[in-house]
Amino acid sequence: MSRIDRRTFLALPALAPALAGLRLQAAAARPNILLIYADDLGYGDLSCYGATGVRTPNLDRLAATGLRFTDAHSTAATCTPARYSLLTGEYAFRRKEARILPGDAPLLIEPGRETLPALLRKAGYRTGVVGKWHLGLGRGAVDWNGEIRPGPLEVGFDESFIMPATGDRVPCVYVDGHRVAGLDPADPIRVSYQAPIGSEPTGAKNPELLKMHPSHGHDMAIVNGVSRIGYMTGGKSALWVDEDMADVFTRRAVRFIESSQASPFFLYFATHDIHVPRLPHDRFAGASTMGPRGRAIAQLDWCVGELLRTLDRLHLAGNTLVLFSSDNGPVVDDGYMDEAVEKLGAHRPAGPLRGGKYSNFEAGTCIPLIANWPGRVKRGVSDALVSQVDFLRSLTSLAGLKPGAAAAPDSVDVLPALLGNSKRGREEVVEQGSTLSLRQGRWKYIEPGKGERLNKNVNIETGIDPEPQLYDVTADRGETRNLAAAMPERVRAMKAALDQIRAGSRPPR
Ligand code: NG6
Ligand code: CA
Repeated sequence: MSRIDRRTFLALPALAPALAGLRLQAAAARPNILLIYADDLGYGDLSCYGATGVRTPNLDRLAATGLRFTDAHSTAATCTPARYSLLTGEYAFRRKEARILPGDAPLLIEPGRETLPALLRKAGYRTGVVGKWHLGLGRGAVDWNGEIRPGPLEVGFDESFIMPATGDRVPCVYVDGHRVAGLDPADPIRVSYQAPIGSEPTGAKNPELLKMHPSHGHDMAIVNGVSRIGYMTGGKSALWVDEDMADVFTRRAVRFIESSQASPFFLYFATHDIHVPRLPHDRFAGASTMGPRGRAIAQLDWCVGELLRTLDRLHLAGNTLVLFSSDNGPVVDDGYMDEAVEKLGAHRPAGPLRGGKYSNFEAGTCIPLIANWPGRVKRGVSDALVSQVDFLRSLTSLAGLKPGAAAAPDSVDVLPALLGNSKRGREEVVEQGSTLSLRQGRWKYIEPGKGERLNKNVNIETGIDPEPQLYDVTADRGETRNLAAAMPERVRAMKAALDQIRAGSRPPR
């Protein structure tokens, strides 16, 4: 051993504290990530985005001390495709199965895939999902009475406590890890999306048993006085109580945070609010002038407050990036007579945007996005164009990973924009409504399609038109003037770009 080597060797123990310090610094550079994902919350549904009829003080504070985005998008105007993209960094239109799934659909994400949670886990994060899943479970013909797998635990989550699909779809039970929570084996669950099971009452046959009536669809199995989509029997001890759901999820999320202090954590907290059926807890009775839809927004805000208070109590707030967003735009009547239409008043769920859930217009995918990390996310408002498909590359970049090109094919690292260090997000992004649209900066091209212009059930403009549409969403946020005929060159160029993206021959930018 040379003299130099020898000295270094002898000095190694003395270096240990410095090395430990470096490790600590690395840990401090990798914050906890709390991703709060609301359901069907529109661009105009929070008071910090202009809501009237309900106040959202916790989210308003999060926005006031963080960064509020005005041009952030989910990838699709419905839940399953939006969530698929969020977790995989791949546009959902690439997967024909990625459409609103029934509660007994197989898992949509291949186990072993480099998902957002799987990558963060690789980077040393403890990962958890609490809340709405809606990405399928098992491999088809799920046995709800046995081990339910693959599921969240097979695609990157260390802990999972979920509702399988939606609040309005059977089975109306929580799945904790691989099993239905609270199930009595003597009362097995059976689920069918085809035909009634036995002689159980249904919403269609027994409206007298309902405390909330459907306006369209939703007339099958009755659980907790509400008829749902799909049929189920059994599992009485495991059935959820809609009014308690926000409390159940929040308690579980708080427990996850409390038990994840040894390493950085990633918590994907996907609320049921404000999806139908809207049955918030009684304590929100006076919280809104808008009936259950407004009260569900108040309840959502309360959940956020509880999680933020938990971070404060555990002294984690300074080292936690909180992201708040929604999976798709707003809908007022989504299938239940819950006074949402009658009591809407002056409130505009989509703010200045046209359309809503299911729509090609901007309200379909342009949703609230708030980023907050004290001292690290700049305060203010950002007009950067960002998409949730970018969370994968942006958050793994924050964690010090750079996934290969095969993973997350449509994701762009927009971390500087998410932290407020850059005003620029993406150059272009696809939005999936009934047909596909392409945004390039201020321009929005909606490809032609066939179908009704109005979705009469939900009273939302679909944005479908047999002719191409082109809008300047900076000058004309409400998409009122179709410039396609006046600007055929731009239409041609944007159509060509969209075709390349669809074919996978155009790198995300
Ligand atoms: C629709 C449901 C709607 C809602 C939606 C999924 C009917 C008539 N409508 O099919 O109520 O459940 O699916 O919403 O059944 S999402 O936010 O999960 O995409
Ligand atoms: Ca949704």
